[in-house]
Amino acid sequence: MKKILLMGHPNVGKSAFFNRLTGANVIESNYPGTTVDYTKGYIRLEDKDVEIVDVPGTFSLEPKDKAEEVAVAMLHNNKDAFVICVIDASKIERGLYLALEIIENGYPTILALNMWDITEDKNIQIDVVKLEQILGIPVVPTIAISGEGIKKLVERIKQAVPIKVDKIIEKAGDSAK
Ligand SMILES: Nc1nc2c(ncn2[C@@H]2O[C@H](COP(=O)(O)OP(=O)(O)OP(=O)(O)O)[C@@H](O)[C@H]2O)c(=O)[nH]1
Ligand SMILES: [Mg+2]
Repeated sequence: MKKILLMGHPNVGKSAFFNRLTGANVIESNYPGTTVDYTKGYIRLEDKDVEIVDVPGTFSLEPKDKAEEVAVAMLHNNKDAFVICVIDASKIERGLYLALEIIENGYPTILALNMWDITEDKNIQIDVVKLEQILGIPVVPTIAISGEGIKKLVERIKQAVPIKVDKIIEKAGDSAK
């Protein structure tokens, strides 16, 4: 595994996630040619140190500002990266669009349904197993601030494989019948 990109909308808990995943060895950088800062570090996966990047928040892969441009550039410049797509599970529909865009671009992706505590407090029901079946990628509920679900997510990163979006649409159609 070459690199892991931690991606998602602004304010969904990416940095809280990143801090849970990495130790103290983090490097603050400035993306070349921009004023956009980002952080990278390493996580230990199967006895290897894998680089992980806390990518600036982006709403979609059609950038609307400098930070989003950097996020999209990071994705496109790392064709062999794995993506942890972090979404705010209490606003799941908004986040799924970005997740689908990333999947559609052929990146092995794992979906973190973060803010699971808020989702439960609001009594929002999400069928995680069904979502996982439809998307064909691992889906893990997480609470980045308490660390809940993070270990499970790390264990499942290697199950992320490239998926064809046609297949997702087919399966979503089947589930509606
Ligand atoms: N209740 C709850 N709060 C969370 C969770 N994860 C993160 N937060 C809080 O949500 C806020 C945003 O978290 P960040 O980690 O800064 O989010 P981010 O995605 O890095 O945000 P940007 O870097 O601005 O795009 C902070 O106040 C966190 O403490 C969670 O699972 N549950
Ligand atoms: Mg952040």
